[in-house]
Amino acid sequence: MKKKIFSGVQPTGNLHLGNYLGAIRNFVDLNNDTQNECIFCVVDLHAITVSQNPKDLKSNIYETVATFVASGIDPKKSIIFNQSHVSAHSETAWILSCIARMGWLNRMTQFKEKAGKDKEKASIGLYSYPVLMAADILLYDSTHVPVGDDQKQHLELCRDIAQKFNNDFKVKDFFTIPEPLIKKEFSRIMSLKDGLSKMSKSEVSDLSRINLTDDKDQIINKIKKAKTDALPLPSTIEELEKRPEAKNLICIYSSLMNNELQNSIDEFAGKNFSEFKEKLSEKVVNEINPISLKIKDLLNDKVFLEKILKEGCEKANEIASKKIREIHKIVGF
Ligand code: AQP
Repeated sequence: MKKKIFSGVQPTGNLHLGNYLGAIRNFVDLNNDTQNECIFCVVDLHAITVSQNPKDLKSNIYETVATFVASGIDPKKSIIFNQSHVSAHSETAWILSCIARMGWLNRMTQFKEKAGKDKEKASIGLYSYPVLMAADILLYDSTHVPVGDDQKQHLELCRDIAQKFNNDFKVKDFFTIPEPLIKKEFSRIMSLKDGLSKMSKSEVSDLSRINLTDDKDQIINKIKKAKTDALPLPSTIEELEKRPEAKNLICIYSSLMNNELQNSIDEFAGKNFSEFKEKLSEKVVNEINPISLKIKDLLNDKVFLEKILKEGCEKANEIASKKIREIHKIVGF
């Protein structure tokens, strides 16, 4: 049976190496497997859960599509579309928000992190974000959802919502219960400035991340300035575990090399960071530079990007509108 793959990326600018290694690179592999039907969504409704400048949002939508294509997703093989253009997402999210329980949402750690200390001032959208994410996934009968490790909890909530809907309305198997596809290793890339914080688009310091639009010199400079410690590189995983910044850099290297962690540790055991960073820079530049150049090229061809979104929206709408009609019947509308 074909796997139905769904995943989304927020068009909030500064797409980075964490998004690439944790998610987008896996999208490319899944897209290349003919056994899969893939849908990749630019989740612009999610983006506005925190304030966005409308002009920037528009250009970030183009940039996200350009990044998908530049990374190797073929729009002929996969559906690429923007969420706001398929109205069934918002409608299903409302219906599912009447199924999801407050207690479930109260446990979501991403809301706590993003809302910070002053939760009263966070938008309701930021709080109910995982319900919209559940709608995105469930509308397409998705069987598998490739995401970074940070989205694991939201995926579990999506499964709970689907099960409760199926039980409440006695429609066994109506919503497919999706499986997360999270790489066992290297599924959470950390900030270059703090090995305990996730590499993130919204982090103020640009030096904390490698953007997928960074050029060669920027990449080399950021890796040179990445936080490390005073010791030579360790020889065991146990030692590495105690050194978050070193661990993050070695994990990035391993991920790019498609190497077991221990192999990378063996390669650099006892060496100093300058030698390691030189090798790491070379690998990051080799992987990211061609993507960055292609993104810039594609951004000069808005007509092509618009065409991808238009065709993707038509295909997505066809699937989603059928599912929402069935949801209406089940609910009793
Ligand atoms: N640091 C990361 N390591 C591995 N995977 C990551 N992802 C995000 N950060 C990392 C994965 O990338 C996909 C798209 O993420 P998103 O843009 O939809 O949302 P996010 O997780 O909120 O991304 P950011 O960069 O952290 O943005 P801000 O700063 O706006 O919160 C997802 O599959 C995610 O797991």
